Amino acid sequence: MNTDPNCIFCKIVAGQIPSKQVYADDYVIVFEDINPKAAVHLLVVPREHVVSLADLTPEHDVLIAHIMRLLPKLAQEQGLTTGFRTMINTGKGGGQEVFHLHVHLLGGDDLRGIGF
Ligand code: IU
Repeated sequence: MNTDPNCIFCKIVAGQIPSKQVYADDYVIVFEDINPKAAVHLLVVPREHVVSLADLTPEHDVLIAHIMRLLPKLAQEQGLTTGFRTMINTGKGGGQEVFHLHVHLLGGDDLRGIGF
């Protein structure tokens, strides 16, 4: 599995940097964003170092399907009964700050009309 020793999310995955982890399995870890934009703000982070959405290959198809199916389960576990928002920033121009693929899961507030 590809990892990058200089990547902060790889360090979090490896347990070298602490995080408020809420879920983990063979594919991903999920932890609370350190700068939450909503009452619930989780990051779903693949264990493998993939730089961004633009770097996915067919080898990642199982991982991506796994993440998509996991997101509504996490939302349910977090009590986000009225809905939730998922977000992937890709590249500098897309607002990506950490160059290790991650999906934001946000909710717990009424996000209608709120842009991030
Ligand atoms: P972005 O999609 O790359 O812009 O999002 C990066 C997010 O990672 C951002 O919301 C940060 O608050 C969050 N984060 C974090 O939770 N823990 C960290 O150690 C770092 C960033 I660095």
